[in-house]
Amino acid sequence: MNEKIKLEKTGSSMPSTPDIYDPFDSLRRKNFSDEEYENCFRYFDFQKQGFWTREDFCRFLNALFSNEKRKPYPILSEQIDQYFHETDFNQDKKIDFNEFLQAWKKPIKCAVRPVSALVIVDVQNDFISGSLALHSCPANHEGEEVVPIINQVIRNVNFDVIAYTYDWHPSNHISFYENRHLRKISSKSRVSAAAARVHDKVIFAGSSNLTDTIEQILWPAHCVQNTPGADLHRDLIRIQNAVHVYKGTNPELDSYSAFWDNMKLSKTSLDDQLKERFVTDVYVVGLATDVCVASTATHAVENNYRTVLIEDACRGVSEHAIEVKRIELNQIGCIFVHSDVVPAMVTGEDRRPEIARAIFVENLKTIGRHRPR
Ligand code: VGL
Ligand code: ZN
Repeated sequence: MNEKIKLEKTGSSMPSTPDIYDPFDSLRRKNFSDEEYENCFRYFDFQKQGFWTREDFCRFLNALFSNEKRKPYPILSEQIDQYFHETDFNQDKKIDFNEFLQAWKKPIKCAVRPVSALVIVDVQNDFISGSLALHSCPANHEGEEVVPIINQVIRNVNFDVIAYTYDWHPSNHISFYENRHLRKISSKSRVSAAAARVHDKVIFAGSSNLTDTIEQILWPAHCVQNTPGADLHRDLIRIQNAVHVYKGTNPELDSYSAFWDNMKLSKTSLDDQLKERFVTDVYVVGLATDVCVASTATHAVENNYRTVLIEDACRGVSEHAIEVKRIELNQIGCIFVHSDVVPAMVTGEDRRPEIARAIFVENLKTIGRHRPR
């Protein structure tokens, strides 16, 4: 993206200085020095009193959470009150520099200079043209359509890290409909192995010492390790030095998420590899929206990444389940966006309020300033 993008004057929310500039851009250029944080604090201290009023604080939030044209994103006034209350450690109804620095140093840095990873979930032949092709699932989505969109995102956006995930099952895997007779069904299961149909949920009696019972949706055998069905789609761009994550490798456990198996008994290497590379933001794309993509996004939020699902770069199993997952994910702070807006988000010019909240709270917890209401 062009760094010298022309900034439009915003309407009412900014002080009426002749030229609108992004106060956070200078912080970024000076590498987030404490001196630049001070300049930023002074910029919003409208009456030069050495502290911020609620009004000053409101201008700060509007400038921080704005798009590449510096148009503020709407924030509910209760949300502003809550942020003000949480930032005002000593409850004197003013925000001083120290309160600002402690509460906002990290969230500002993440918003203005995020370190972004693209996580490409399971863009494998079996979900596109093979045994679990999405076009034969209830939503009748065409999995192949994500390939050119993901390729365009890879070409247009300067991600710091790209990760490919693979559903990578042994042939005796618990999730395969064909294997339903290999394990004992629990008496709690509503469906017997004999009566079960593809996509039904059954409950297996815990076969090993792992768990008592295991809930499992039965899928047609798919993505068997080292078979053509488990290969990435042939047209998907392969990036060198990418991270590759294989999941669902334990025959007794399914793993929708690229971070954890479905029982949260074992982690993949994804979180460690992202943390090693200082990733703050995770963008998820791929197949299937309501299964592996949603599950990966949920765990990305749980692992404290600011998380974005690129909606047009995903296809799913069931329209209803996609809607349910959207609501659940929005509630925990993951947003759904179109791929068009991703370039400006990754440069830190388009800064969304929804994905910033969890990091702010997490920071308060680590500095011992979190007061649950
Ligand atoms: C998936 C069903 C079974 C997915 C994986 O990648 O979404 N769906 N295994
Ligand atoms: Zn699978």
